[in-house]
Amino acid sequence: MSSSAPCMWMRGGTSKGGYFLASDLPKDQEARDRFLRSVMGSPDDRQIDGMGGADPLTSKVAVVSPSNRPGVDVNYLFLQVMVDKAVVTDAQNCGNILAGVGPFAIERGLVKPEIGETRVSIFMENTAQVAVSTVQTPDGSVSYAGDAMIDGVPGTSAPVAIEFKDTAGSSCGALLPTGNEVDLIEGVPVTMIDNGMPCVVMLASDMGIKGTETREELEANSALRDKLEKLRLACGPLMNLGDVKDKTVPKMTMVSPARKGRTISTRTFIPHRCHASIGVLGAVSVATACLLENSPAFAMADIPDGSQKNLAIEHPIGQTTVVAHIDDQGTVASTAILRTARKLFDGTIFASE
Ligand code: NQM
Repeated sequence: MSSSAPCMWMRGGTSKGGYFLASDLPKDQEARDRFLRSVMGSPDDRQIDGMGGADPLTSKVAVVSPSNRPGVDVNYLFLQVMVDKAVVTDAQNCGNILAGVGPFAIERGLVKPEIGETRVSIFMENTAQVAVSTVQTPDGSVSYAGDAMIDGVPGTSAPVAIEFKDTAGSSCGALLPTGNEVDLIEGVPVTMIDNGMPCVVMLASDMGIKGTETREELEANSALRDKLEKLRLACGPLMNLGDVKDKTVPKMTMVSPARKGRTISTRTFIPHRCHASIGVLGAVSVATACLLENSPAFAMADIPDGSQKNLAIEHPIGQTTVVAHIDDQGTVASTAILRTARKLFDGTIFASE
């Protein structure tokens, strides 16, 4: 096993993690996962012996390689290193860590920067889909400084705009894996949906909460957590995800009316910790559920008119706007989201053996 590797640590959106070139990691998957667990300090609640931040949102890895797919610049494999379990999983994608992939690919020389902006086309290996990221390269190198703000990150940074197409059924094979906009599971009406991230969407009131609680309050509610996990384990196989006991999908989103005049309010478990905000593709999937007339989300949502809809998804620390383009059939044809990213460290990272 290699005991060290070149690595860049980056904030991508509201997440943080290690960015590696695939060629710098062990080829053998078991050796790679052992290396990454050691780098993060998992399994350990505090990740004290590694770089992980003792939170699923800061225990993430991007593996990037040049792509030989037509029209695609790089491949991106997302790996979630579980904090408290010896598990590294590729069963989900991550749109926040994706925000750092374009800048990283340019920094590592995989993509030649333009003067001004550089578009990076990224094949997301976890879901076999393509995203296009626009990176600020004013003088032909990546600039992280700018005046874009995203809720959940203090200050401002250069914008990284990300466009998604054809994300429906990314992991479940269909936007609505059960074929229904609503199903009754464990007595709770839910929408099982996958527009880039498998999510189960339900009313906060059906789960016995108001939907305005903080992350800490929700994590302290063990009755809620038990109910959510029971529901999640029942939904997993129905969503074509198999047994999801050791998987980080589906995500569990409880919705209630928007409090700040936006589209809808959310609280999301990912799946065992409550998200500090909401994931990127999670937000895209929940925004899509808001447009389905039979979804519990539809009744709660305030939907703007027009074929381009700015759907502002409220979460515990602000909002995330999903720009959805609706086609003539009324389905979501493409989405876009604004993120930012920051290079934090570039060097050599060491595993413990
Ligand atoms: O949904 C957390 C995050 C994510 C995922 C999670 C994400 C997405 O905020 O695209 O970004 O849901 O585990 O980084």
